[in-house]
Amino acid sequence: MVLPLVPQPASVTESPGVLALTGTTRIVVENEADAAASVLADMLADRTGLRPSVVAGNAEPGDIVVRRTARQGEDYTLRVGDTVRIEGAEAGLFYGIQTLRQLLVEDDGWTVPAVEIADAPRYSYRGVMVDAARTFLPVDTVKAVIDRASSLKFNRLHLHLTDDQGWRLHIDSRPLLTERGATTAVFGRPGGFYTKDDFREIVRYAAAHRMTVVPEIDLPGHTHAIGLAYPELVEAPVMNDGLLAQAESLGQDLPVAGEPYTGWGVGHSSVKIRDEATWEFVRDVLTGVAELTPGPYLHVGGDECLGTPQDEFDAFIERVTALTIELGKTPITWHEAGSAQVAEGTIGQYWGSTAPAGTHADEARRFAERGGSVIMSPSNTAYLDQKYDADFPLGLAWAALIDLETAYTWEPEDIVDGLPVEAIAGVESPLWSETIETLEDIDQLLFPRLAAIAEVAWSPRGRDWDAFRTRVGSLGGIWDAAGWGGHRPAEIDWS
Ligand code: TNX
Repeated sequence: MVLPLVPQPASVTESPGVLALTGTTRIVVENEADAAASVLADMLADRTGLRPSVVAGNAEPGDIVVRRTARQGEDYTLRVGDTVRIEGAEAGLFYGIQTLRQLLVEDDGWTVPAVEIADAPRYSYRGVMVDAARTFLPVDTVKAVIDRASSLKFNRLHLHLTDDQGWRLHIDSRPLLTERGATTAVFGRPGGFYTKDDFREIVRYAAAHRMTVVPEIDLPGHTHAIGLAYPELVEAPVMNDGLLAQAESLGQDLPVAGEPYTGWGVGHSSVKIRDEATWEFVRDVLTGVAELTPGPYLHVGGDECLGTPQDEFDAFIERVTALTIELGKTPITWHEAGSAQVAEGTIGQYWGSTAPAGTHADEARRFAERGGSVIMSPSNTAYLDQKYDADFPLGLAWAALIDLETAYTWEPEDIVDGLPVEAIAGVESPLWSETIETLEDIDQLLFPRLAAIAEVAWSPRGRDWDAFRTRVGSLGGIWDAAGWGGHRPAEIDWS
């Protein structure tokens, strides 16, 4: 039998036999693993309906033991013999529990196959991005994404909080941003924003699922919504030939200064880069976001400034990345910002193709040259907002049609020539929200591709598509039971 594990653990040794979980199964806590014990109890109740008691003391056959180890890290071991035994630091225990969830088999009662797993992630940065700007995503929807992503061992939640279509985070020192800049969304959908308490609640829920929130304030472009609140800080919408052609091909209205933008064109907006009032604003906003964010990262955008002169763009990037460091955070930018002298240690997020075009590879390498690293989000394999096939009702298709095999079959180290392996921080899958309105829509684009990306980010190099298609097929039942719908492409046997 192939164990239905995704992402595939680093080492799996199967033995004959199974362990039955019953009404008398207990959770035995060793060495202050109480937090993990309660995650485990909830997982078991949710998946099996069993409610084991949580006890300290000596384990007996049939028990599930969680033991916290002294060392830190995301690695764990899981042994199933006459007990189930999960060992790791807090993060490792969480991942061991996610693995156990996939091992549970319902067959008269619940059983777990005998196995020894020793597991650790390939990359320390394993991210999912959601775009709350184009379509506002309520807190509960964001939590639902956290449930799904953390079950596949993702550990970063990148929130795209601002864009031309709306500003989604309240900032005390700049209250008009959400008062005036959050009322609508793309295609005239309802607006919305996160209060500071909403944001704190997302951070708390994410942390409980071992995910670090990475807030993004997209600058200096993608800033039309700022102009609804503080018109003096933004340039008039840029309309060069390329942008006019874009608007025409999308069949959309042009952006108008001071009016909400409800199209999905990109690249026409910018803050006034040389104006000191802009820098007071940027400092206020980033200070506010940094104060709300316990995690080490602050994403400051830098993508698609299609009307901004290169020297101005570069000057902006140098200053904004330096400011982010001054505020105590590690800056992350989209890879275009690698044209500039980014501050030392800045992380670049590569969204070009797996075959880099133009200057993209140079820009990505710049982050490593400056002592930083790169997150791989190739748009033709890792973008969750692209269609599976031409007929798929949701999603865009500008980067590629991304079926499950395409989402799976790529190698982060083989994209940017000359980028040192140790400069690859990890992998992230962005979900832009132009075409999604509901959690059901999100699930359609996430499942099953999120499982493919999880494995790219977690499992050792040298993955095998045929083995993955068998394993992922047996997860459909778990997703269905959790109420996580999604797409079930016909090339997989969803047994
Ligand atoms: C490109 S890729 C974007 C987003 C859009 C997305 C739609 C990148 C850094 N920016 O602004 O939402 O395409 O697929």
